[in-house]
Amino acid sequence: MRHTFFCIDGHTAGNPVRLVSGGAPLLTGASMSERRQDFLARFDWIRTGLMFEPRGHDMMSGGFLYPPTRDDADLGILFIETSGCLPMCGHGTIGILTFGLEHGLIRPRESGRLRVEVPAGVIDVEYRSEGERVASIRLRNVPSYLAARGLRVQVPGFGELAIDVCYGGNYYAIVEPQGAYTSLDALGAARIIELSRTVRALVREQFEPVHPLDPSIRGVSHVLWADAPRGDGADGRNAVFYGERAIDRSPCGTGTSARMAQLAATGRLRRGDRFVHESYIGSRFIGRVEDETTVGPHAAIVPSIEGAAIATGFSQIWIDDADTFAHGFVV
Ligand code: PYC
Repeated sequence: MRHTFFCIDGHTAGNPVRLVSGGAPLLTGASMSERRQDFLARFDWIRTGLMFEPRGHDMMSGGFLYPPTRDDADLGILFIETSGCLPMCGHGTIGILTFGLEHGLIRPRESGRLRVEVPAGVIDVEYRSEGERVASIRLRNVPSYLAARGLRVQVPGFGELAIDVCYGGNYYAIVEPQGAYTSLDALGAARIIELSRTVRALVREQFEPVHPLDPSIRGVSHVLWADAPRGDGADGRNAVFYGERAIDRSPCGTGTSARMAQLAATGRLRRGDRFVHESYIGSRFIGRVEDETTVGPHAAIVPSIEGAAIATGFSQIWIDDADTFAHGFVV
């Protein structure tokens, strides 16, 4: 049997976004979080087939549009990526909404505004159009917080690192410059990937964060290496590692949210502050601390992220059951 998926491909700040506009499976569940569980249980082969080689690659990321499960939302998004089925994805949201609006797949109740249900919660979005194009998207992300401070890990061949774990829609192990880690450029991409796998495994041995309001969101999935900015007008730079060998080409929306939560929790950002974050390739998101709140017992912030995406083309992709690599592969 051949399964057909219609996709709009593009990128947000350099990182790929594949909006699967046709072929989404019917899911059960009373919320997008429950639908995510259903997708993982029954349809994860669609994710691996569309994200991994030979139809995707290490950085591939995307999602499906769904009707929302609640009356106060305009639509729902389910994210898929090489790293899994994320509770939230910032660059993915910017790309999916841009392509969906530009191609008439999303019809907002109020022009310039959307309320979007994602597995991690509900986010408010403002967008700016220029003619037929969506020029920028600003999303108010889910409440983000510092979950653990100063975990110490011994990285073989590198030395000790002190790591904070923060939530921004996914849980991040955040490494600030210290010890043998002087800068992103001194390490380089290949070494960052190699070290990130070890750091993530060591952090997972010590600590498993669980979201106080949704226990299905748990565990450190990403590693964010923080650095000083390279360009004028930015406040920070990062390399975000995900999956098994990806460095986010965008500044990473949930990573930027997690980083802002860390900076706020340690007195380095305040409500109303802007935080311009540069990616490994120099693209940018504008972050802002919109508000302060709590998540269970944790003090938290409500961050916003602003960025832009561009479509690069349509694709029609087949997953053929007769293909040895129907469900993708990882080398
Ligand atoms: O932008 O949130 C993000 C993201 C997560 C993984 C890759 N990008």
